Amino acid sequence: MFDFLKKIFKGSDSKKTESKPPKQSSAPSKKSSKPIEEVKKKTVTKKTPAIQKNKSKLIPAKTKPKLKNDKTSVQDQTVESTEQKTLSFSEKIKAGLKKTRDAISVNLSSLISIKKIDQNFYDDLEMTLIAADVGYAASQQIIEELKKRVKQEGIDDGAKLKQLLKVILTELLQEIEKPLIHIKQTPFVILVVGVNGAGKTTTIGKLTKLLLDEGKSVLIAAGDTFRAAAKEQLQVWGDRNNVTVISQETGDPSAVIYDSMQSAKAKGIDIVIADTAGRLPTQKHLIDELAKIKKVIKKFDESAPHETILVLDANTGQNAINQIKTFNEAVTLTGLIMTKLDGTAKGGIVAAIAKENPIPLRFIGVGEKIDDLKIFSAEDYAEGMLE
Ligand SMILES: Nc1nc2c(ncn2[C@@H]2O[C@H](COP(=O)(O)OP(=O)(O)OP(=O)(O)O)[C@@H](O)[C@H]2O)c(=O)[nH]1
Ligand SMILES: [Mg+2]
Repeated sequence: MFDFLKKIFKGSDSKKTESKPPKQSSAPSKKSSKPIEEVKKKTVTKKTPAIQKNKSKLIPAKTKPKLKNDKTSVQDQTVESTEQKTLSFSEKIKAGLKKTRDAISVNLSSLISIKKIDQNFYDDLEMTLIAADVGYAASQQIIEELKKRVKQEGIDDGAKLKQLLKVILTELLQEIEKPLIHIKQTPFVILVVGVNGAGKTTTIGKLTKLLLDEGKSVLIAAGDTFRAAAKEQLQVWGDRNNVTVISQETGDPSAVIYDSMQSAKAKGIDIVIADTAGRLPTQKHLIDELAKIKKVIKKFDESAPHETILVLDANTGQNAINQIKTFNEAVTLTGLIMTKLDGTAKGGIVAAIAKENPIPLRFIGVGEKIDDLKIFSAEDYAEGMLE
């Protein structure tokens, strides 16, 4: 019935302004010398949640029951106070994915309730996934795996099949579930790039809050020296978080970021987050400028930027894959942030990324408020998409 759709889818010296807040709102900078590594949540096992949570508030814990056949495991809950927090974390992600879930569930519920599990069922399910922007390749992989396991496990009812689908989706999403938990060097430099209006500046505001909550000290570099009022917008986020924003009246983004790194080093700040101007993948000269920014940063610290994050707007759907490709070629991305998931039914794009260009998805944006940035959790995401 959806055959036609299938076919389609196959296919510096300027004046420096330093806005200084009275103090960092969170913990002092020297606290930062924790061991640092990128931890794959998959490896966080069933018996360690309390330890993990004490180590880092950034790690989302789980309260949901373990999914049948879920290889990923669900962490036990031992600390009551964090249980409440955890619940709101998962609930928030679920709320953010409402539009995607609603779009999928309209078809999925009717499929599961009335159809028998045959080739037509799988064809319709595949199209439902593609319609939610899961993409052709990822949808095919999911369906093939589903078919195999339905057969192996002798599944013949819709509810069990849906659970299995959730497990398979979770497993796929785990490809990109690599939260940025600990910060090694100081200053640890996070360069934020992306197309115009993707949500870079807002995300920096939210990320700053998250890192402050984690006990880190943060300094923001206003590297968007192009758009009018860009630094004022960033300053608002700096004020909200009570952190320093370094900007210049005119000039070169590399110089602003370089200055910021110097200032952060002098003050013992843990993390520098650098904003940049929006640019389209088609604007080659602007994309190349990013490589230049990176080069200048390296003059200060060869290992910097330690994290280069592409911010993606979930509404762009499959175009996100092209954006990843172009920006990755120019600046070698180490992480992604998907924003505006609350406003789209295209949340399946995250599965397409996991299949086609698996760069770690560090965080997801589920709203415009300061607390609306969440660590990406494969299991929470799959639950949010399918319920
Ligand atoms: N609903 C929703 N809106 C968001 C989210 N993240 C950002 N926005 C909104 O998206 C719009 C653009 O955000 P900005 O942070 O200015 O985007 P930007 O990438 O910095 O834009 P340029 O600097 O112009 O390239 C703003 O209205 C934000 O409030 C999100 O997760 N959910
Ligand atoms: Mg901006």
